[in-house]
Amino acid sequence: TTQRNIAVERTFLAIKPDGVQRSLVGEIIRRFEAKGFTLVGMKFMKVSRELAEQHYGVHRERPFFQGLVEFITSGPVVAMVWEGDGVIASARKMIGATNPLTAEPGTIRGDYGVNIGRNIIHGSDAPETAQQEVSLWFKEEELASWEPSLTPWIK
Ligand code: RTP
Ligand code: MG
Repeated sequence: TTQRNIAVERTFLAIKPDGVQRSLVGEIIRRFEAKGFTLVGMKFMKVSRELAEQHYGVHRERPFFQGLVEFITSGPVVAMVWEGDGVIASARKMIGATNPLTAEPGTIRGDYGVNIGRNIIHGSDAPETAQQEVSLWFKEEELASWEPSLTPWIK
């Protein structure tokens, strides 16, 4: 059998308000499922100003910070935790460069976006931020680790 559970990671992904408005929720979840990652937590929610400011706290001094917080709190998002070997870096690759105009075709931002301030999806950028963001957005009891069933119960 192939080796599993080697350095299994978790990352935090959020479909931003523009991704929801653009009806890309299903398409985005489809990509991560099809890739082989495992969904372990998900909620559809309006983001409070406090949560948005904490989440993007590293950008507090940047000129785009207020606009970024306004945008993230402007409508519902889909907050998710995904699990899998190497999921943090791989999800960033699947998401693409910050500016959708330079993001490669085949990435989510490259395929669906044109505006750096409306780039559809967030993904944690490193193991430390992934851990911080997962615990900022989710309680432990909201996460459900699971393994593929060995019994063919669907048939
Ligand atoms: P994210 O955190 O949302 O996943 O995006 P990212 O890592 O690719 O980019 P980051 O540098 O963390 O920036 C956070 C968000 O701020 C907006 N931004 N605007 N020059 C600008 O106007 C500018 N630079 C960044 C983007 O929406 C970016 O996703
Ligand atoms: Mg970032």
